[in-house]
Amino acid sequence: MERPLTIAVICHPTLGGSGVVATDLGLALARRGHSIHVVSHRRPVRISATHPRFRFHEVPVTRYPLFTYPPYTLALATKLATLCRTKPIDVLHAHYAIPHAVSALLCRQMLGDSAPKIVTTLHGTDITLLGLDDSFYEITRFSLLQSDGLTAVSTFLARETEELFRLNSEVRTIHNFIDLERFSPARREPAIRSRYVCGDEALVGHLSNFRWVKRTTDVVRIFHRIVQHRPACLLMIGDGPDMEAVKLVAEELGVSSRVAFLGAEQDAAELLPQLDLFLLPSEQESFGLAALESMACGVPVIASTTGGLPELVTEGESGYLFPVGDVTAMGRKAAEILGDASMHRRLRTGARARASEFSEAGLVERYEALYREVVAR
Ligand code: GMT
Repeated sequence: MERPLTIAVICHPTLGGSGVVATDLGLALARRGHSIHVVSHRRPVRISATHPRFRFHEVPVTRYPLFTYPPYTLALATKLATLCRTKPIDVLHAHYAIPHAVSALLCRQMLGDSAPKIVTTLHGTDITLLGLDDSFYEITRFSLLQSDGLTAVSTFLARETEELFRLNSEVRTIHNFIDLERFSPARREPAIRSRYVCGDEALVGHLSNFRWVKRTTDVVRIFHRIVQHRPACLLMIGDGPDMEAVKLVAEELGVSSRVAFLGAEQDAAELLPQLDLFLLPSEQESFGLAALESMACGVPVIASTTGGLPELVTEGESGYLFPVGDVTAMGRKAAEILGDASMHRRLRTGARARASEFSEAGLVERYEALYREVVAR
């Protein structure tokens, strides 16, 4: 039997897929016998369980009047170096390149020969938006070139990274994964559903951090088209910068009384199974973890044909994809699905079946294999 590994998982703590993937991966690895140390400036919001081999380490960030922006990259590098001196860390796993991969590199330089290996997982806008910004491009490229292992959450993102950052080596695709017991159609409960809808009213939903890339105002526009055909309610789960704009559009379209804004402190695994349809009309989406979570709950998806979403949503079987911004087509198809019981039933079954292809065990094993590979080098 191979020895268990000790891994430092570095992630952003805020509401967002990268933190969810990082901490769920950490928990799955802990259950498989490895020791996991999650490092961030705050406890990640969606840690879904506890485990004796899974620990959180907070990075203290000192404020000083000279700094407009406290240098978090340096504080994180220092924390990682301290952690490596007290625990036998084999791998520093940076989720989201900026600034985590750079801090991991600094830590490696500080430790010299005893330094652990670095694996960097790219999640999306660290490559497609932020990494391309003039102020970050060169340091991001450097951190990618210096990592011992590089993964991306979709083949789309892997190829984009190789091309945009002129890499000579291949970025490995390891898709987002899902716990099929936690996210399950079996958790559909009339008592929870009836908080929002009654009778044959449809329950439609969206979950995100309400950044502009999510096009959350389009969610309301699609919903507006649905209610022209049938009674329905929209659950908006999450919070973020575009929340006010979303509320304004709901007012303007006269649907605000049919929209429930539930905020970020919600248990997605409890709410998503109550939905009939999930909407994800993003401008960019490297994979679409929220769509995978919904599909695992037996909820079909209407989304945009963008990024890695076509790697997840099988057209006509687990949902439908439309060009970014085509709210008319999205609304029309959504109303059609909700009005046709046999089509809806078929898509519900298809969504769960497709999600089952992204089950936790298989994808966690691929991360494990990569760790073993880099440690053996
Ligand atoms: O890249 C981002 O925008 C951040 C990141 C997050 O923390 O929300 O989201 C990305 O990571 C998820 C997990 O890997 C993916 O499922 C999401 O598709 C991706 N978001 C975008 O690409 C917009």
